[in-house]
Amino acid sequence: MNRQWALVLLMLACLLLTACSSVGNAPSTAEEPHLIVVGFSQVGAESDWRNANTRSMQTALSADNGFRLILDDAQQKQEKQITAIRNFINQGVDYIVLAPTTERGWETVLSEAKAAGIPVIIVDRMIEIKDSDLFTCWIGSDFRKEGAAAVAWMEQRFQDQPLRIVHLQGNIGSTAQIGRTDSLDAGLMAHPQWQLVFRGSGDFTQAKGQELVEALIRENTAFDLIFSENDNMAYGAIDALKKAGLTPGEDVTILSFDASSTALHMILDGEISFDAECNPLHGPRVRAIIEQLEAGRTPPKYTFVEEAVFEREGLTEAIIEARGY
Ligand code: GZL
Repeated sequence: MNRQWALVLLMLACLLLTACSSVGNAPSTAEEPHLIVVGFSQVGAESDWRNANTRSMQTALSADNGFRLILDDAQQKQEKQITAIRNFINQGVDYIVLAPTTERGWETVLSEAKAAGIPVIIVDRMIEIKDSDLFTCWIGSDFRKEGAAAVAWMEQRFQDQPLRIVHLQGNIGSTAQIGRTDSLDAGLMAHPQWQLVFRGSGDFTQAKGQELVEALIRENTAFDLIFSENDNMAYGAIDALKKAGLTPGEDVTILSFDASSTALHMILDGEISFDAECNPLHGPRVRAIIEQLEAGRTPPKYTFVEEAVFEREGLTEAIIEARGY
């Protein structure tokens, strides 16, 4: 009889130990919410536009909205973006968002993302690849349209009077640079009295924009208009003009892109004469795309965002305040 009782007691002890050990692993009553993990490869922090774009993504893809955002700043280097995407793949993120530095060189790493079954959303600039199945969708700006709006303003403002133009380009090979440059080239072809006296890349940065214009002033280059492919290079150009005792908006006409709040205030102050908006607020747009995909719906392959143009007439402090960046 004792052996039987001993066996019963042993079985009871085992059951008790098993029950105790499982208590520690019992799911917590407050389950951790499932977050959608998004790896975001960002160009860098080179401009007001870029910083507004990053803030927009961080605000939209927040934990409160059901996301965990992993942000990587590539410091404007494509090779750093490629490394970041490979890290996202290794981490098994749910989505990859890429704001590409340049248009070319993405096939290999996007093929790796596709092989891993991770959807890729391209924002802002475009990529040039043969197989468009390597990304799920793209959302950004029509840069040629922005450039054409700038050239139309020049035509309306200067008609056929001679014009000596300094052209500050963005990162060479970026869609923003390609589109804005192509539009200026079309304007130069159509207006023989417009003369390109300088063309060079300021990498979309204020420091480089200032450096280029300071060198032109040092070399006594004569020019009437600066066609700056973003606001931060325009800020640098304005600093260079002021250092040389020149008055931006009077001695030299400044035309720019992005329409960030600082630049729009410079329009109110008469320093910048025209600014074509390039809207950076892609966060809510990317969130909506991911939520569509999560719901099994198919977002459009390409989405161009609506953008405006700004000059002194009609611009108010209230309009600037309402724009959000
Ligand atoms: C445009 C974006 C450009 C901005 C610059 O969509 O790619 O890059 O015009 C930014 O300010 O650096």
